[in-house]
Amino acid sequence: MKYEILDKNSVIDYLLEIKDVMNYFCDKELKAKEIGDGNLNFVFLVSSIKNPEKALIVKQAVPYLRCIGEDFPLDRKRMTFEIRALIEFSKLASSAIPKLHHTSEDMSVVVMQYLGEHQILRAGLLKQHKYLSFSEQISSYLANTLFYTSSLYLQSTQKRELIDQFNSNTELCKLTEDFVFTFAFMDNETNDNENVKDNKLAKKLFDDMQFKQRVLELKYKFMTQSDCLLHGDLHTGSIMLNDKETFVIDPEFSFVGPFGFDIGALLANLVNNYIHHIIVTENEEYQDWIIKNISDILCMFNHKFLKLWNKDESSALIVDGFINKDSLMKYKENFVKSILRDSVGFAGCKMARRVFGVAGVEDIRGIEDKGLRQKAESMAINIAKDFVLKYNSINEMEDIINIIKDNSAR
Ligand code: ADP
Ligand code: SR1
Ligand code: MG
Repeated sequence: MKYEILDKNSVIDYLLEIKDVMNYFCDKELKAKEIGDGNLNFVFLVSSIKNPEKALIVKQAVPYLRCIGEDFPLDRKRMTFEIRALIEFSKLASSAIPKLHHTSEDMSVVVMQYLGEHQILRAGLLKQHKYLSFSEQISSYLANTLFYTSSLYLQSTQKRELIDQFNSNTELCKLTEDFVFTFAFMDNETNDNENVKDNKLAKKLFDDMQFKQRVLELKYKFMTQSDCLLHGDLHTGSIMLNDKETFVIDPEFSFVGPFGFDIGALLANLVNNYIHHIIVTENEEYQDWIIKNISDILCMFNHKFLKLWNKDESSALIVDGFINKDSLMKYKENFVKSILRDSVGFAGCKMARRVFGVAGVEDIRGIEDKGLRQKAESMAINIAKDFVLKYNSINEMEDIINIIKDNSAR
């Protein structure tokens, strides 16, 4: 089918022609509304008029960047990578991926399960909801998707085929290179320039050459290290959950990149939310809950990743008879520690980019009181800088928690 941009009327005509979707609805009377609140795409909620609990999500990529507008062209092919990643991740972490009802690379469309009983994690955290299964479920998602798509599990040819499938997601990788690792740390027209102007914190950040050297180190890892298939944009707006289930949505930035990048994105966004609760709600019990979740997620990830590796040792990397047991165990422990270190470095970049760069997050940029917002920004930059400057010497979970706590005493 020839590509056309859907609206709330034409999306229904489009669905009426898709057998699998109509089998789901069992009815031709449908209504649709656009509910997208993301930065890039359009998302329609389509439901049966007679039976409104029958509902699906239709997400379409348009050939521009939604949050900037039609003047910022962006290839809609990003949806091809989202579709491929959803399919790949469904095989590895099925309970964490919405059920797919239809996909079309030609129309840049995915039709998927409507997560009507789930909330966007960022929104839930802002409302101080304590999700009971989150750390357990997201650590399993991370361990499974990262391990099973890496050369620690795949054979050489399979890994290179995986790279072939994803590494032409060039435009979105470039967006990350620009907006996560570069523009937010220098004068640039895309920044939140009303805030940057005459701002001492911004000037200090933009002039900090030690920080920038380390950012370049991390950007280089992002650009060159092909460890495993990543979600590529795993912030708290890409997770929908309730107390029982955790879903990961929106993997259009997926590519084969460094192990620590998705974990770092999640860490950054949880710390930004922690800062929000220090500055705005002052709810200490909730702050402790977030810290505990950060620590649980990282510890459980380490444990689960090593467990998968111990179960399936032979791969492109390790050939039977090559190394003795004790040395292999030491190698694996160091390996996982270096994933943790890189996660902290990437988290630092990801936190700092949300302060002055395009696409701020509600946790920080959404703070209405200017004085409080500035306090939150300063806290975020201080933690982010320490993450970036010290990531390579992190040894224990405590080192990460100490950086957060040392920089967030009011
Ligand atoms: P973008 O690519 O523009 O960031 P997202 O995939 O993040 O788009 O989706 C934007 C919003 O649409 C989400 O924040 C969420 O509110 C809603 N949404 C997306 N997928 C679903 C889903 N499967 N079920 C319910 N709501 C969804
Ligand atoms: C213009 S950059 C938009 C941002 O939104 C996405 O969610 C990614 O985080 C990207 O960096
Ligand atoms: Mg999104």
